[in-house]
Amino acid sequence: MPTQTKPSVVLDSAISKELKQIAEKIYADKRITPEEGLLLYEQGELGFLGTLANYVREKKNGDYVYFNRNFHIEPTNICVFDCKFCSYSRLLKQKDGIWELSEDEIIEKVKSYDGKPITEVHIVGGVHPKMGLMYFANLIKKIKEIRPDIHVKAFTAVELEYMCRKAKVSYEEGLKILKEHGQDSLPGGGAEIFDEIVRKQICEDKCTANEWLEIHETAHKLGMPSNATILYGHVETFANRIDHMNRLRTLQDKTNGFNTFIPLKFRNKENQMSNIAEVSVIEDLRNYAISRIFMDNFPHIKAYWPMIGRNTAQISLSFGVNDIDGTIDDSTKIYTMAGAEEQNPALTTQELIELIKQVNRIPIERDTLYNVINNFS
Ligand code: V47
Ligand code: SF4
Repeated sequence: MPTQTKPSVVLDSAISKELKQIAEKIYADKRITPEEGLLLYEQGELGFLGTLANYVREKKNGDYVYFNRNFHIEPTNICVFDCKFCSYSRLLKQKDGIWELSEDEIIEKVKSYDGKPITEVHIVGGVHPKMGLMYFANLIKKIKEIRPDIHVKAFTAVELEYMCRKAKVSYEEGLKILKEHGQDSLPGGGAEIFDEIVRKQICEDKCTANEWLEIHETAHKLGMPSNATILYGHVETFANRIDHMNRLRTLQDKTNGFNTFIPLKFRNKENQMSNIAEVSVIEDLRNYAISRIFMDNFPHIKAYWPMIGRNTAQISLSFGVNDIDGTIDDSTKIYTMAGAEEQNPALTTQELIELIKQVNRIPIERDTLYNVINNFS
């Protein structure tokens, strides 16, 4: 781990007394309050935030930048819910642009990775009214029979809430069944913005903030780790972002079950919120930096490159980010359909390594739980 310097330029420059006090707190490795987080959003300029976030990142993760070898399975884009930002889902009654993979097609997809050193499969999709808890439990069992070595990260809290409700089981019972059939962890999707008023505006019919948090808390209790996301850059305020992160930070204090925090930028192509302009790259970087500073109990901050684009993902490594997800292998459509730069998201391992080395960091291939598989220094 490199020796840490506390850049005096941040403390000496012409910044407000309040910002200076926050910087001093961060350099003293103290937690900042939600009020201080809000001040960073309101007054912190990019260079200032980047310097502080870089300090926190380096302290937590040295020069390591993590990625993994994974692929996605999106079983269907049919969804019973109607999130206004979603470019991907279709209602059952719609005829155009729907897909619904059969179990055989999913199994074939898994088999196509035979002999390839993939360590994770990420399974998420629309909430299909006919694909229930036992369908997915048995599917995971079959996947594990073919690839016992693979980590199954599956189902957002939104999918899980619906599955458990339909199967008339508690979250604990539902998650236990999935775990027994081979599910290892939960991805971070479905969190969006926890604030109840914003949630009503952008995704009023799916699981509530409290249900999302309860499902993750239950998973952690059962020994299933998870990730957390925030969907930012639409109608929410800075205060809503801080409130969202604060609810996650509080739960993490209790369970320590989250691995990674993933800020997801709202993309505005072909959805019901297309009238809202996307935020700038500067705002993306400020948001990564404040996330890194505020989420002091989250070990990792991820820039999901298929959504943000490989160039911004690379720059984000100087603004608190230490993880850039995986090789993906062109196996997700969620962001392509929402207007992301990456139209066929796939990077070879070598390309990911180069991307990280170009900014003088050490590429580390990890498994889902951040165990080191290969050090490419
Ligand atoms: O919850 C949907 C987001 C999420 C749009 O845990 C959009 O490792 C931007 O959570 N613009 C699902 N975002 C994806 C997800 C995820 C992705 C990568 C890794 C992990 C992980 C989790 O996608 C949804 C929603 O927040 N989303 N539409 C859009 N137009
Ligand atoms: Fe359905 Fe997920 Fe899209 Fe919402 S974001 S409409 S839950 S697929």
